[in-house]
Amino acid sequence: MILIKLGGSIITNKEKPVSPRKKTIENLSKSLRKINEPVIIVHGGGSYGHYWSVKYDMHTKEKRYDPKGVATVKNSMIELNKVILDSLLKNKLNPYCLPPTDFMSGNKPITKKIKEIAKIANSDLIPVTYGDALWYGQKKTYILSGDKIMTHLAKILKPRLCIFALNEDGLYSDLKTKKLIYELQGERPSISENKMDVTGGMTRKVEEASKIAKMGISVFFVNGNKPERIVKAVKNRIFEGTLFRGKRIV
Ligand code: IP8
Repeated sequence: MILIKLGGSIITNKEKPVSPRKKTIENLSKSLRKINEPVIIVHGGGSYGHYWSVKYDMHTKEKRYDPKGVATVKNSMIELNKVILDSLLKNKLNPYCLPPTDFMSGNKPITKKIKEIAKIANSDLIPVTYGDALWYGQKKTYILSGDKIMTHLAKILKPRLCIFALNEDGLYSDLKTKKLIYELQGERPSISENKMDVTGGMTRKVEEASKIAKMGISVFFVNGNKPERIVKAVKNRIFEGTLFRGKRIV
């Protein structure tokens, strides 16, 4: 099984509020069609969820946020999710939409529900979930990042590989020269960016990727504008991007 996170910066135009990158999404769908293995997709918020989270000052911390903000963020994520689902369906993949409320209770994943996601993925359906605003309890809510969802799913489902599709070639050791880090084996890279978003941008991704690699599962950061690189990684184990090598064989 393969887990794929489609980052918000790849599926939306981050410079323009509420705008999907339809052509890129379409190209990603076309490439995913070439993978003959169970796949689970998680997507981020980009200029949908993040745009509204900023507007309503909502973050990953559990707090009593403006209910209108909560409703607006959730609504916008449904809208973006629909664009992804439509593209997958059009390309003869069979998306099975799973809002994170299906398998999260507060900030805890529901193991039984997550195991069910594996069964869905093994039935010619592609479970699709996404980062969202979630109920925590006592009138509090929080923003759950799709990156965190990747860690929750990886821990329980132990996929062969986790892929993060980014709007960059991978992780750079030097942002100015864009020198790519090809492979990491347990070490935690120091990164100098950051175009921060409400869930922590690249810093959050590296944090979650390191956690997953520690579980023994390899994580691959790849440029989502070059979706053939995703196919090559899955089919031929050729990694044109940054590989966080886990102990288990990819
Ligand atoms: O883009 C956050 O998901 P992420 C989604 O994966 C929202 O961090 C609602 C901002």
